[in-house]
Amino acid sequence: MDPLKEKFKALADIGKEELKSIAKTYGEKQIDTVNVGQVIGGMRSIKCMLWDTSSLDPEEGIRFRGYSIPQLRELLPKIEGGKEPLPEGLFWLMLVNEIPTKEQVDWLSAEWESRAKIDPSVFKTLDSLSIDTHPMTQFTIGIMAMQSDSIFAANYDEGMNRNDYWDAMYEDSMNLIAKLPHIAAYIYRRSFHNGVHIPAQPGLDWGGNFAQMLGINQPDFLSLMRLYLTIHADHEGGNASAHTVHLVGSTLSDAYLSFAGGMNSLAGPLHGLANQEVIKWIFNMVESLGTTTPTKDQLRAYINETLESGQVVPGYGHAVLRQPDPRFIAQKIFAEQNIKDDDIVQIVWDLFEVVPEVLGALGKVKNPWPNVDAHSGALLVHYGLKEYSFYTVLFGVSRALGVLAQLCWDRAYGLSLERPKSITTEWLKSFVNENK
Ligand code: CMX
Repeated sequence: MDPLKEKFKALADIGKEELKSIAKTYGEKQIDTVNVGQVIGGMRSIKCMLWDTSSLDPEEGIRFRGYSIPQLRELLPKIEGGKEPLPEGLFWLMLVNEIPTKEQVDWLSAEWESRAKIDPSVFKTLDSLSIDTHPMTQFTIGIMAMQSDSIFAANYDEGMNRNDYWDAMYEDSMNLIAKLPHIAAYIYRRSFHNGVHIPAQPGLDWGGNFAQMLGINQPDFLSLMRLYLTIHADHEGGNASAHTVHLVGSTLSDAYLSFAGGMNSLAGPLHGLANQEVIKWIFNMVESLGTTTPTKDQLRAYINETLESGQVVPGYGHAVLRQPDPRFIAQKIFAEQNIKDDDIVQIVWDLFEVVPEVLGALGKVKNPWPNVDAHSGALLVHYGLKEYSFYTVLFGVSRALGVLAQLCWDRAYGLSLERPKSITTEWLKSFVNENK
């Protein structure tokens, strides 16, 4: 058994017993109530799912197994002389609740490298798609094309014991994470670089290799990619992509099916696709104003135009957060340290000053502050990754780390099939009539 799996197994055995005992003793104890507004309003904030890999505080933002982003930037292992954490370290932390050593992270980089071989039929499937198929659609299809490799599905077919689900899920998750940057880079190069592909560089870390397979081999871009893949990895379980992975997985669908489901959720403009929408919106603004250095008054007018045309300001607002997103701040710090004279970056910073004031004045937006998607595009454009329809794929590669680590826990805990209760509008109308 590999060292990470061994640690996971030891923790999972304890965790499963603890959870069983909690369910037995406190199964009837009430945690939360649900009101009519929450039923109509997208189930906001109902505490009804387990998620261990990270938790989200409205004021403070994300913590991964208790660690904030600034702490992770300091504590997670880096490449020799590097400034940004290796995402491998975050996966280790999320899976087994400990900050790994550099040796452990090096082991994981090598392990993922050894698991990254992809059957040629997967690339053939991708090549059969029209070249203008959205990269997120290609990504989901690529993941689905690899599903025939699922160890979980094959073992289930042969009558796997339920006590072994965690093991097969671990194997699938490790294999899928290993392969994702290769699939993603393949999609990028086929869509935007005439199908001229760049092979993996043996011995390079997971994030660094992804960057160089995209074709941008500058040390600062590799560094950005490591940071990017770390900060997008998880955002507790209630967000649409994480929840979808968890929901699909609860039917005992394997990691490929579950993760592909989550990626279809991430591809929506109110969620992960907002990262492409932000830069598209900024590019349109620059074009319509005829300048890359707009004044704050020009920005204000453009924001109002967007709102008046019935659209949201992309990259702003959040269902949980009530402060600027620490993932936005982490990217801002990276930009301040590396590319502070970039015009598009300056627009992002000026928007940070102007948008909250405009959204706040509407009186209905609960969080007028920027989220993770408000900054990422400006950084990517600076290093030459301008094809913004690809951005959500980058988000997806990172999101795999959190949702698949949690999926291993879901199967180790033996969590049940998800099955909330729906009500009809007729039921709701009689309920409110009776409770007037
Ligand atoms: N621009 C304009 N209006 C906004 C807004 C924004 N950025 N954010 C919220 N609002 C509006 C909502 O549309 C809603 O209006 P109605 O009552 O007229 O329908 C009102 O303000 C209240 O919404 P809320 O409770 O503050 O926010 P929600 O929890 O409903 O929605 C979110 C959260 C993210 C979907 C929303 O803020 C939004 O649409 N933001 C822009 C898209 C975006 O950046 N998404 C990425 C989120 C991060 C991620 O998942 O990657």
